[in-house]
Formats: sequence, C-alpha cells, structure tokens
Amino acid sequence: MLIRKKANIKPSDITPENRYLDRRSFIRSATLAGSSLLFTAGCSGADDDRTPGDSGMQVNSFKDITSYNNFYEFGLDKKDPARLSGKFRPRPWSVTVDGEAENTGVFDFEDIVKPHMIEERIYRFRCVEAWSMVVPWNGIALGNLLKRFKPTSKAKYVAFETVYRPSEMPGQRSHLLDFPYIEGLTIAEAMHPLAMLATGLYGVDLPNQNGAPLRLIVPWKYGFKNIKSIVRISFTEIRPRTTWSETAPSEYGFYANVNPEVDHPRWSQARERRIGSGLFAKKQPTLMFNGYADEVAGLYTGLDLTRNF
Ligand SMILES: Nc1nc2c(c(=O)[nH]1)N[C@H]1C(S)=C(S)[C@@H](COP(=O)(O)O)O[C@H]1N2
Ligand SMILES: [Mo]
Repeated sequence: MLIRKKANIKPSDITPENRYLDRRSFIRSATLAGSSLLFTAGCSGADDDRTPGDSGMQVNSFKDITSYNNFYEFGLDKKDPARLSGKFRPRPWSVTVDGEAENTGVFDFEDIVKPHMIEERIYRFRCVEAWSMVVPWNGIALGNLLKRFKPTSKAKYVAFETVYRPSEMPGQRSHLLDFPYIEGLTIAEAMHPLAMLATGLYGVDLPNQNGAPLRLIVPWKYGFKNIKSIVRISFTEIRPRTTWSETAPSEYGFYANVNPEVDHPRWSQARERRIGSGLFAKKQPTLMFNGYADEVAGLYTGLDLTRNF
C-alpha cells in the first residue's frame, strides 16, 4: 500500500523519545489495549525537503504534541486544552453513523476500532496559523472503516461532529465557537489511504487535549480539518457545513488544503514555524499539500485552488 511503499523514515531517524523507542514497553502497552500493531512510516518526500537549519521530519516530543494544542472546547490559549481537559471522560464512547449508508446506527468505540489494524503513521501537521509539528499517530485508515458502513451511491461527502458536553468542556460553556464543532470531507478525500482516524500517539491512547478517544487526521489539510473527539459520522449528498468556514468564510474554506501559494487574508502561508525548533529557529518553507502532493494532488484535478481554498 501507498503508505508503506514510501517508508523512507526509519525509527532511527527519529528524535530519541524514551517512552517511544522502548519498543518492548510500546508493544506491551499496545497489546494490553487489545490492538495489533503495524510499524509504518507514512511519509514521503521528507528528506529532499530539508533546507539548512530545517528540522525536516524530526518527530516532535510527546510534551510538544500534548502541551501546545488547539481545542476551543477547552479554551483559546494553546495551554488550555492540557490544563482544562482533566474532567473530560472519553470512555465509554459511542459514535452515531447516519445518512447515506446501509449500515447506520450507534457503535461502541471498541466496535469501531477492533476489526482494524492499529497502524503507526508519522505525519506532518500544519496549522493554518503557520506553525507545524511532526506527530507519530496511531490509528486506523478512515476509508477502511467507512466501507464497513456501506455508503450508498448518494454519499458524496462525509460529515463529522465533535461531542457536545459543556459540563466537561469549559470552552463550550463560554460559547467560544458555535458548538458542536463540525467538519467534513468529500467522499474521495475520506477514502484516500492517507486519511486516518487517530486513536493514539506515541503508542499510548490519545490524550484528552489531542481529541480523545477518536479524531480525524488528514495530513495534507490545515489543522482545523482534523476534528477531535468525534461522536457522529454522517454520509451526505450535499456539502456539509463546517465550523470555521461558517465562522469566517473569507478566511477559512471547505477544502483547507495546505498551500504555500494561497495566503490567508491576514498572513502568509509560505513558511511555517516548527514547534520545538527553538525560539530563534528560521521558519521553514511550507510544502504544497503539506508534502503529500504526489499522493493527493489528483483529488483536485481541475479545481481552482485559489478560489476553493
Ligand atoms: N473539536 C475540535 N477539533 C479541533 C479543534 C477544535 O478547536 N475543536 N481545533 C483544530 C485545530 S485549529 C487544530 S490546529 C488541531 C490541533 O490539534 P492538536 O492540538 O492535536 O495539535 O485540532 C483541530 N481540531
Ligand atoms: Mo489550527
């Protein structure tokens, strides 16, 4: 499969992260979680992207990934999700599947995940705010899950919804956004082998601040498409509404593909600040489709990426 073919990232290329490189405890904890493991490196074109001073595909630390977050359900500050998500209970969890599919219903988290191989995929992550990280996710291929629900020929899009639980989510109590947070993909995007649902990172269950217990990862799109703590998946015939494109339509579109040539109205998207690279590190060039153009550009043939931003 595509994801395994271009395995040009070896564990030895990765920042030593003790809890991660202790392979034995990693496998033990994954086995305890009842999941099978597949070591893959889901990145391409990494090495030739490097410019002097570029941190390339060096994986960010567990601390970076879990203490610098956007999750407005818990507050606006990057530190709020880690600080204020302690009350959130991601288990038990169920996901409602509805719309244009044969197998709809309410599914327990375990039933969603269990039939699938838990893969590890190391992906670049690029927020629309022009910062980035590299994250070793664990999870399942989104398309393989969606196929189990047997979408009908009318299913042109897939919509996702985050849990609405103001008692556990202080940002929902202060109405920081029009909650619940919603997102969506075209069915072709959702079926693309790079799209995944993450259940963990660094071999442990997803921390609350990263979207426990289940969040979307579409690595060629800006971070806000990567909706967290998903409770509903809907197959639709018409394009779903999305939180950020409705909050500020001139600034955030439905597609939100990472594109260094299409600036945000208030800032350039040409370069990005790699979290953890140090206060004085140079910004590094942003890559078309976040470096996944070889894999995903074909999804957008004939689409004007400037208008469909
Ligand atoms: N439900 C929900 N999902 C969300 C967000 C949010 O505020 N609420 N923020 C998005 C944005 S803007 C980014 S950059 C990523 C951040 O993911 P991370 O905190 O795991 O790095 O989550 C995305 N998913
Ligand atoms: Mo973001």
